[in-house]
Amino acid sequence: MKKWSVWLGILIGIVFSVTALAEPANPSRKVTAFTLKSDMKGEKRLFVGAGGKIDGQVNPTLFVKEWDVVEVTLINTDGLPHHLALPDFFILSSEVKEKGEKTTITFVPFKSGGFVYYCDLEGHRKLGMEGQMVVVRS
Ligand SMILES: [Cu+2]
Repeated sequence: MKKWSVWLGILIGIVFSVTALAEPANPSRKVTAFTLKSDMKGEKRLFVGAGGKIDGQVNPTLFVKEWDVVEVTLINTDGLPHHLALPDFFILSSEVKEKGEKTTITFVPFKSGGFVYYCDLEGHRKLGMEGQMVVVRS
């Protein structure tokens, strides 16, 4: 075996063990999931909660815990293009352009407080398509 391949093997070993240490098992971490549907009312553009406690709520406030895994699914139900932006956590979903299209964002809220989520396409935010995510300290 050549010398460089031994060193490469050692390097790979170090990288693997460091990665393993950096990710401690955390069985208590929960996944909090929400579903939002896009909707409109006259000129208004809205998110409407689907399922769970937010069912039927317009631009529902999404309560989550700091460091839990958060999943938000956006379903297009009006045929207009939408996405989901949550800039405080550097999140921008892919666009859902047609009826029935879905997109899901998954992230870990790393700070507590109240943060805005919205759709920034075609002026939808100004037309009412925004809500709050409240991250509660765990
Ligand atoms: Cu939109």
